[in-house]
Amino acid sequence: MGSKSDLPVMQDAIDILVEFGIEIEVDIVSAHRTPEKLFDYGKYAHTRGIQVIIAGAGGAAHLPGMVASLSPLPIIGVPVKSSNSIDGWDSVLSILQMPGGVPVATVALNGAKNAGILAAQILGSSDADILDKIITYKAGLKAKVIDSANELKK
Ligand code: RP5
Repeated sequence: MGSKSDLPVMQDAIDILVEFGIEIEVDIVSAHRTPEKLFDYGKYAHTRGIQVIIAGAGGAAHLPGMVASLSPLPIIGVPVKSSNSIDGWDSVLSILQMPGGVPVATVALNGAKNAGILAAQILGSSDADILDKIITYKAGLKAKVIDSANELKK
């Protein structure tokens, strides 16, 4: 994430990945305040065994796009609605509108939970244990909806 102030939002991604039992690394890398760290992170993450990067930032949110420009890994972008944001549109548009050839899979504003789930799904496409956990998770979602519908009928 771009700042410690993003943590309350990004915690949702951490929590769901921990729930899935996926090993994670959490770090603060600012595109504007620590550009050298950003370069090293993006350039070398794949050489350290990292397989997917979730990058969350707010405002002029250049972190996800710049990491995508440096890394061969799949990058998931989380637009964070920071305190000085223009209703979050600044974050959304700066992460969403990437040029051809440099994709960032952008989730909803503050959508860190979905970023975590998507990261797990990417890993699950080549890991049967993770895939099983996703299948179980989705079955849980379905059961909750069915239970709520049944509750209404009582
Ligand atoms: C971005 O600026 C960060 O990702 C954060 O969302 C926003 C504000 O950062 P702070 O001023 O709170 O550190 O780079």
